[in-house]
Amino acid sequence: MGNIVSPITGLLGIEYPIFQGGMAWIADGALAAAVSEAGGLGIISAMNAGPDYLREEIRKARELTKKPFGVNIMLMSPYAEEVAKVVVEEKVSVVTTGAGSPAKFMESWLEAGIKVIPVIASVAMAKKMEKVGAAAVVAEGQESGGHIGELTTLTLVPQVVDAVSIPVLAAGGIADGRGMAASLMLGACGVQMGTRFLVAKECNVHPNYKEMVLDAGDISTLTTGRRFAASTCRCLKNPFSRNFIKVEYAPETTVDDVNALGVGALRKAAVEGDKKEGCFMAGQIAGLVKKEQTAKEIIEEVMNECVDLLKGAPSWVK
Ligand code: TUI
Repeated sequence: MGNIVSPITGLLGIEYPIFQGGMAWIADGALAAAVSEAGGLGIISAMNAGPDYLREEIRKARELTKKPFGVNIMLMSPYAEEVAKVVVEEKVSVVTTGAGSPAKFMESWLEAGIKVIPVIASVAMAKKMEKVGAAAVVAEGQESGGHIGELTTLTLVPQVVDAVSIPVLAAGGIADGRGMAASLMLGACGVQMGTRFLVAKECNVHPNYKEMVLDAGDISTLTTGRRFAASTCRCLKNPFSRNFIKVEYAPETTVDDVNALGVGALRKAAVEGDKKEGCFMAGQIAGLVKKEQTAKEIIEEVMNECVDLLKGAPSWVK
């Protein structure tokens, strides 16, 4: 299989510059191990669970692979402090973070030799993360599923690449070799994919969630939470998300009402497969994701497509 030259592979001890997004309620030890075993960087989501859950998933992953994998810490989690300690105790080699600034944890993580790769959605945050010792950043555009920022991947990635000297990976709207090749042209040295790995055979999410993603088209997602700019979230259109929008924009609705609406809905989607009341977070590229494959098949297909495209580059210039 072809490969590309990237500073991130040597830095993390992985084969291919492809990360699997740390999807809350979805990315467990089994999925992370499968992606890492296939040569990418698998990532376990600490989500909003306590330290025992994370410790167990790390140990499960270690039984399945000897290769490096990461843990994603969602900074809005009520257990962020506790899981921040678990990654040190368990000697996890890579930590990615989302939905906030990990600055207060950096000292202890760096001291433990952890490579910290924050997921960011703005140039300002990328610069701040470089300053506090991040090994790289994932620049995530608003095409992504879940909690998102303002900018698109096409606009965010090159601006972040110009603003920092550490490696930048692109995320948001990438699900095949074309997206990966385009990301490299923007200056990224690798990619993170969530939605494509959500339908991996090794992903334990409820089958209804996979079905929703596989059936999605180009305009199947919407964003909630924009009215109060509290927490914008991209998810698939269904009765839950359509009702969310209706309630969100009702004149009498407050920010607290909006925050209460989403509680437990991702769990309902990922664990129960509740197509009506679940919140099915997914990226805008869901329409391109049409088959369930193993993590190895996904990585091989994306890498081969990407390398073939890049090899064809001379035919584009006169
Ligand atoms: O974190 C994500 N995506 C997520 S987290 C998540 S769990 C969740 N569930 C319900 C409601 C909210 C979240 C589902 N999807 N992506 C990485 C990401 N980070 N996107 C945007 C950001 C971000 C936003 C603000 C990073 C930093 C930031 O900084 C704000 C600050 O502290 O200045």
